Amino acid sequence: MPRLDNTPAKTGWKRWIVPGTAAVVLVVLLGVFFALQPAGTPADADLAIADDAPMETVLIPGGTFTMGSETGAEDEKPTHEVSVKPFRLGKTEVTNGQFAAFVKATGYLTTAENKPDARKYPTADPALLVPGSAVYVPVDAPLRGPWETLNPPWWKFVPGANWRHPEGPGSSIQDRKDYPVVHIAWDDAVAFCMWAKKRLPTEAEWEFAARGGLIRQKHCWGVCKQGEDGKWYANTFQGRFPLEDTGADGFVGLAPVGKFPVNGYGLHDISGNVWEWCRDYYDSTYYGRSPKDNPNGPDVGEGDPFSAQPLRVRRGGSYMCDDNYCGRYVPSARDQNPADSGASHTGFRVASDE
Ligand SMILES: [Ca+2]
Repeated sequence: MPRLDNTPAKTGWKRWIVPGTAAVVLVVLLGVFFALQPAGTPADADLAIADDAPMETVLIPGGTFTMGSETGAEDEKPTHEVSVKPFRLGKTEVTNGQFAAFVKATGYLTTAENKPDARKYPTADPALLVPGSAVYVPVDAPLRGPWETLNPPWWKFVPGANWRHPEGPGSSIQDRKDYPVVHIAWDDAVAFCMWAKKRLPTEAEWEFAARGGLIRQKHCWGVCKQGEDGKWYANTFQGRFPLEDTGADGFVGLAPVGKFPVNGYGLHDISGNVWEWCRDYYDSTYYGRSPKDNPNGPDVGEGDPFSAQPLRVRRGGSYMCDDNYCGRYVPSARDQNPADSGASHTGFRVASDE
């Protein structure tokens, strides 16, 4: 159940109730309609982009590094030494094509495609307890409020938005095979990994890999800012957030994976494009007590105040990261979201033991 919007209830659902007879006729007609359809239904057409090729991963050498940042947000402190074993990490974020292969093989329905269980959200507006997800919508709004809504107004809960329909009903992935899959909840990412015989990276593994062998540098590529030297290293947001993305880096919104240079370990889009789930629970104070060797995160995470769902770590920033508001496309920056909530900027990449 996305927590990112408190859109007022829509017009009462009772107005959609039609007289009983008409409803019966409608059901019969729909049954005849679908019975006469050829084998490929619209839903199956999404799966035609299934990419069954083996997922490309790169070997991340083990090592010791300084995790966190003394100049970043409070949850990035204190910096501390961490050692990780060698492991493998997806060269790119998981794509729509790769996720389609998973759904084609398993019939899996993502969290956003299922109706939320009202018992888990006793205080939620019933109008929002429908399948859907949070979608970024450009809007002219102050960056830090005041807002009419509880959450930033550029987030809209859209019924029917899910990985197949990234902007909601009417949008499609059929020409986005190589784009990162989005609207993925943590549970969905884990389900994919189990099917693919992979796992999510730990937060420490992710940061070690993102730094690409660089030592205490701000960005995954070094110290210079995006575009400063005439080069664009990641898909982020240029222009006036949250209204206008100029796409100076070559892409307005999401980009297909692999369009920006690799970092020192050969990873595309480890900065920007979509937030990537990590395995760990999120605890803002964890760095103060993290073990040095192969930390797995806290045993229990902080809870989301909106839904009482546990928070899981996301890393890497997204196409919505703008230096004036969200500079969190840097390797030290931490983010979190309820485990049951994806959004139009949230995906993942896979990891595995060496
Ligand atoms: Ca961009």
